[in-house]
Amino acid sequence: EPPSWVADSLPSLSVESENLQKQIDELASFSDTPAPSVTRVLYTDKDVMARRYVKNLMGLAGLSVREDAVGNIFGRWDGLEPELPAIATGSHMDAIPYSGKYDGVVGVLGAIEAINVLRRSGFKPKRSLEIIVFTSEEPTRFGIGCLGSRLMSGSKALLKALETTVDSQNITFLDAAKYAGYAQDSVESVFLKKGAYAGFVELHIEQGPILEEEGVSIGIVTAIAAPASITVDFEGSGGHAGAVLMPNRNDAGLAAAELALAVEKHVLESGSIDTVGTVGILQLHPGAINSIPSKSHLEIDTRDIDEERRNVVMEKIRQSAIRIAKDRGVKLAEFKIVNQDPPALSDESVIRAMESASKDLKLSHKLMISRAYHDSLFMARVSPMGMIFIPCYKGYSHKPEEYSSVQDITNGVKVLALTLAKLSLK
Ligand code: HGY
Ligand code: MN
Ligand code: MN
Ligand code: MN
Repeated sequence: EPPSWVADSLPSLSVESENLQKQIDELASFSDTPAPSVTRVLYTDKDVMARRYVKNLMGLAGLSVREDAVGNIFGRWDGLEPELPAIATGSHMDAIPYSGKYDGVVGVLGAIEAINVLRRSGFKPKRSLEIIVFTSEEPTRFGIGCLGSRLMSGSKALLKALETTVDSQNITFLDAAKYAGYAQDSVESVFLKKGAYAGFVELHIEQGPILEEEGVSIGIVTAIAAPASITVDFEGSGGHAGAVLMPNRNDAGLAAAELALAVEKHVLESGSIDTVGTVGILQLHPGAINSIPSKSHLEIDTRDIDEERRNVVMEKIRQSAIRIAKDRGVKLAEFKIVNQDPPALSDESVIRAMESASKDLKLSHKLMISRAYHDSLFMARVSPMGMIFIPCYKGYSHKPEEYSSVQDITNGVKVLALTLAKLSLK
């Protein structure tokens, strides 16, 4: 059982909620799209400004701040036994185009406030507490999600891929990192040493409707679904949209459209509500109304809590891409699995710490899975992991209507603070 917090110190867990909301609003202003949307893409000027803003808050919280070669930011509060593996918490603050201001941010600014709450309560950690702001949790710029945490967990495949990865403007990952002031050391130096952390807990909005619908204050995540993404390119001979007769066409755009519907078909065939899939990116070349698409590029996102079932869907999508190319006389120029990750399970002792913190705070709570992926998916490979969810309005996320109330955020910060305290004393 995690050491139960000395009950009489509970009242002193005071969160400066208004200040935290102000910080969330200020951070949202570092955006490449107008409010209420937020767009903050890896290594852009807005990302660099946001990093500076958060590092400053870490400094004000008395944390010692450092960054690794790809810009994962670490803020550390040394414990009484600093040689022991630390307890970490954190999340991301990059935001996909036209998204909201809470995804990731609640787990970054909320973590800094949780440290302030513990300091104000006079708590002294035994194990050091460390906040991590992960670089590029979103796949927006380089097509791979959880870039920073994936590297920290020791992904040699990603290390290799980054040597040739470019963004949509043909800028290499290394050049982009250097532009933002990183990549002075080798990217491999990002790999965490074994046993670097004795636990990792991430506070995040649910990005789903369950907690709000059931009126539950806290979600205790038991598992994170298995994400995968695939990029596909078709090539045809294109031509004049009026002059080429139908039997002589091999329309790369229609091949893409047929494959997108095949993704939906294969997902629905899985027989489980837990299997999901969509085509979030579909580009046609040359993109003129009266020119038959000669190239099409699709990016497919498919997930499931059951890894095997998800892999079956991916194989069916591959078979469909081959069949569609043959039927339509187009070339399947690329079928690339960008990532095909296993699910992650939360650690039992971290789950118990989160449950006992919720009970101490008399907050309703429930065990649940995360259908969104998070940096926790990779931290689980190098440390016992747990996630704390708070409700968000209608489950909205990855769109400007994303919203969590000050009360829900405050609850999340208190559960996080108490969980970190319990884990730090173990
Ligand atoms: O897509 C995801 O699950 C995460 O929010 N980036
Ligand atoms: Mn997200
Ligand atoms: Mn997120
Ligand atoms: Mn996420």
